[in-house]
Amino acid sequence: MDEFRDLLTNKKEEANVFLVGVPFDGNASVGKGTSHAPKVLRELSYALPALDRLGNDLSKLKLYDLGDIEVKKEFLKLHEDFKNVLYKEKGFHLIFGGDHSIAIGSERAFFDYAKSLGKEPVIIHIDAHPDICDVYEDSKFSHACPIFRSLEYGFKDENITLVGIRGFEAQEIETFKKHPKLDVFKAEDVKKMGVETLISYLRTKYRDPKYLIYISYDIDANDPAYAPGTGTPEAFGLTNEQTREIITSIVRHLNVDSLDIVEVAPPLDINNITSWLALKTLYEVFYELLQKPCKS
Ligand SMILES: [Mn+2]
Repeated sequence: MDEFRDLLTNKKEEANVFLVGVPFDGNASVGKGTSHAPKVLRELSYALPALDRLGNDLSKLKLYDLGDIEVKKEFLKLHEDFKNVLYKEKGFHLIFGGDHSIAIGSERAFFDYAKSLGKEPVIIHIDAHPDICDVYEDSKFSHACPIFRSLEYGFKDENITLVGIRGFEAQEIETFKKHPKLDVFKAEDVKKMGVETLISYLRTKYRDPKYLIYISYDIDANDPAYAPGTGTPEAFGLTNEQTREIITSIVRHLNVDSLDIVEVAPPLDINNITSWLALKTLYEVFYELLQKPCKS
């Protein structure tokens, strides 16, 4: 059966979206299973027509699947694979994780890519967790560490924004104190201020065309009622409508280059609800991409 029915192309020159999968769950702390996500997401996509939730035609979107990046022992080299496989292509960059640790490699490769274009790299991290541990379970490469590693690599505090947060480690609270310019929107903040206010804040903050944005979407940003198939579910989360609106609005209004969707764990899921959420949100992003002038 056809993956990405009517959207897949085998011609790089006509592609406007490039996909890589990273089937890896070696750095997940609690539930495993994200290594299955790239395969399951691709398989399920056969069932989705090239239409968004309002019936808009998506068939002009052309997706080129670059296949999977295999995580080798030298986790430190992962950024090189992202550089050599994904970021050598011009277009929208899409990544299916994998646990969130894979963003250590992808965000670093994105940083270099943005700099090579003369842009300021920005991460908008949508997640139940800040992932700003220096070391977690004796590892600097845990899925609880990518934001710390990205700061260390050179992302500026003000160019990282966290959204949907509600599950902390004590060391993360201390780290926030040392990085007051790093914006943290807890799930509670999103609920109180509303998605529209959040979006208008982000639009103002990152409106300058010098910014190039990487959205890191951990599916556990959503409440476990919506996204049960994930290794570290956190109660009191965002709704599907909220995450969709946040992500699509950022893509609509700002200079977004990359999106990762991480922490989908099909073996922990129920009737693939969580994978379907990831795919349906992605197709809404596809609609937004088609409204923009193509090729970054
Ligand atoms: Mn998370």
